[in-house]
Amino acid sequence: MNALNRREVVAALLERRGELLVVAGLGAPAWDCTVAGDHPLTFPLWGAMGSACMIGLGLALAKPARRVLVVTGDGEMLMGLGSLATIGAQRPGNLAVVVLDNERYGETGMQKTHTAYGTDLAAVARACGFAAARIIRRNAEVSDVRSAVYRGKGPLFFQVKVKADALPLVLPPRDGAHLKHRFREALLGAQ
Ligand SMILES: Cc1ncc(C[n+]2csc(CCOP(=O)(O)OP(=O)(O)O)c2C)c(N)n1
Repeated sequence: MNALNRREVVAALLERRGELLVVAGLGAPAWDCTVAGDHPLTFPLWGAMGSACMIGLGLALAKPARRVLVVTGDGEMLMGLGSLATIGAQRPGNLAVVVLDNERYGETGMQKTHTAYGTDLAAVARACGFAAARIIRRNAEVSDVRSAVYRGKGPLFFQVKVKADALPLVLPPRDGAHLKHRFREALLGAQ
């Protein structure tokens, strides 16, 4: 399989991130975002599998002047597939979803997900009404993804084919209440 290095992709997307709001799906996508730099405007999930896109949608609708990026895994995305239809119905222009598709449930032992058997998540997103949705297989395309995340008219969806490597765990803070308060304060100020 022609596939990218997930940590390089995430680092390229989060470098000089400015005011970007980031929701990271549980497991490896959250570790990838942490490697790129733990940040108060990143909300890494420790559970809630299938919910990353819906949290991103809520943020995008609540804060239309901000850009919102959801970084998640193919397993997490498959569990919350209906959320693509809800995003397609709402069409937030400021939301981008990047699925790091290793075709595996990495955290639980690298079992194959449906994308290993051909499920085309980008086609699902397109059918749900996303403004643009594509599969990314080449490093040269990552700069297009970055431009779209920061400036493109959403909702946008990128299914990035990544290698199924088991990489070192780099964990964000573990306390969910702390993560929520930290994110909220960074976004809204002390209340
Ligand atoms: C409802 C629910 N089912 C199962 C799990 C166990 N679980 C945690 S992470 C994970 C796999 C995530 O796979 P994916 O989103 O593809 O990310 P990857 O680590 O492969 O990049 C699973 C099955 C869970 N946390 N919650």
